[in-house]
Amino acid sequence: MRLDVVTIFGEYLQPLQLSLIGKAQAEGLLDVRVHDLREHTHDRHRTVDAPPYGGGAGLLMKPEPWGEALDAILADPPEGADPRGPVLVVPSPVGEVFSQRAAVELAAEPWLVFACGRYEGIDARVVEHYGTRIRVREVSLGDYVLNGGEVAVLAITEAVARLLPGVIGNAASLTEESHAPEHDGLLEHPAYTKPASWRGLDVPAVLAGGNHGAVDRWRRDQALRRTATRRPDVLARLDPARCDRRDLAVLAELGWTPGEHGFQVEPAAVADWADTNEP
Ligand code: 6GU
Repeated sequence: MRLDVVTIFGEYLQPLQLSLIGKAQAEGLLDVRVHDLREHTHDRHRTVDAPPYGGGAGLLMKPEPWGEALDAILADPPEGADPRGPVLVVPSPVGEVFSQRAAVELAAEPWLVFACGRYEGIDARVVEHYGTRIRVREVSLGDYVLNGGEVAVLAITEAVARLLPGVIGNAASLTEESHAPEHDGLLEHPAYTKPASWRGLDVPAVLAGGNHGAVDRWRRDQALRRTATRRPDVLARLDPARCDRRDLAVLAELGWTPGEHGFQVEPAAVADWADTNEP
């Protein structure tokens, strides 16, 4: 997979040389190219920013350096590129919220281009223009504001690259984790290792009992409970058709009942969640 990243802070992408992503690059599974936006300016000050039309706080990124930088990247496709070109990923707090599903979709692409905005973002015509030429996705990490797209690129790249064949040694790890479709998108159950007792806390006996069916059932119960209490938004999307009678009993105890498309909860359980999650 080829990844092109355009930024004014190339040093920010240094962590991509480390750990599994660094190793994937060394092994040729991943080809990451970082480009300096300022190489596509033509004034003495290498200006990339300007104040917004209509007024307001802060500065925007001018469109011309972006046009030049992205055109140069598009003119140099990797072998095996999709005829539609790359997906242009634009990290932005106004984008779709990034998810495991989006990571899976992006991991199926041979070529991704990331445009890292700084300041108050990039002139809106850049996304508008490239949206007529290639596929563009504006992607947000969540409902908070970062100073620029670089940290988002690190997060998205890590989520995507670990899905590529050969990047993670034990492929089963990919299906036994939170948000995995194999576990209906539920949060993962708690996990324990040695010692069996630590600071007065014992590993749940069922996990050392050698009954694999009982272990699986306990883990499923825990995943359902955790998801219901921590992420009611995720639980609400759980498909009742994927639930057995024991699942339904566990959820009923927490106030959740199956509906037409997902699950519904007693208002009291939602109030509990809002108390602990809203400022
Ligand atoms: Cl992707 N970019 C910026 N600047 N802020 C964000 C974000 C992205 N996701 C959440 N906040």
